[in-house]
Amino acid sequence: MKLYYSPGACSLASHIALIEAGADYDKVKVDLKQHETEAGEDFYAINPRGYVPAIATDDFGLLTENPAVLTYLSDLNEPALAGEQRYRLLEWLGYIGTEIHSGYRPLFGGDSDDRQAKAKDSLTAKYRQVVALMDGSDWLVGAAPCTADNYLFVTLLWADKFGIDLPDALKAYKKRNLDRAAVAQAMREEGLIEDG
Ligand SMILES: N[C@@H](CCC(=O)N[C@@H](CS)C(=O)NCC(=O)O)C(=O)O
Repeated sequence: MKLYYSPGACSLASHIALIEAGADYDKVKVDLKQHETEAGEDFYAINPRGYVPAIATDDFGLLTENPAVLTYLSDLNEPALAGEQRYRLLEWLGYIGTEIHSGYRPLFGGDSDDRQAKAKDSLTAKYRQVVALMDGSDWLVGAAPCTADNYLFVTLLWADKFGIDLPDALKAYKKRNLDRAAVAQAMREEGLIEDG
């Protein structure tokens, strides 16, 4: 399998999932401004959508879109989430993608100060809602981290970058994620933290 990624982008969630599932994978860094891989290939020729994550699966070629990619990667686990838990995973992936990830667009896009301030307030409200929905659990689904946790965690790294006010429960959740071996390995491999 091959992961197309950009350091610290949402593709970090897939990178963590690949490590945690013990998958055999190669990774290809993509320059998202130039839309070019590190080997100089036109990324649009590989993924016409032009964004990460994208994985080249061994079964059926390229797969894109966080909800699909993170469900595919979740299914690599033994045992994979099933029954209600699989639907809860999809529920969270939908929420994180449409309500949280999309909420960062004005910030990544460098919108006006006013729009950025509104986006930050709205994200703080969404994060409070996440805490309420988690209802004291350590992880989003069941008793162990799943690929939706990877995705939420990555957005919390962005929250730091943009100075978004996080509830204490999510600060503790972020620390729990940073303590995961797969998270540390993926962040090291992407050059986000130092070796050692
Ligand atoms: N709808 C896509 C959005 C993915 C996305 O926004 N990726 C960002 C990185 S976090 C990206 O590659 N942006 C560069 C671009 O859109 O050209 C998904 O859910 O996978």
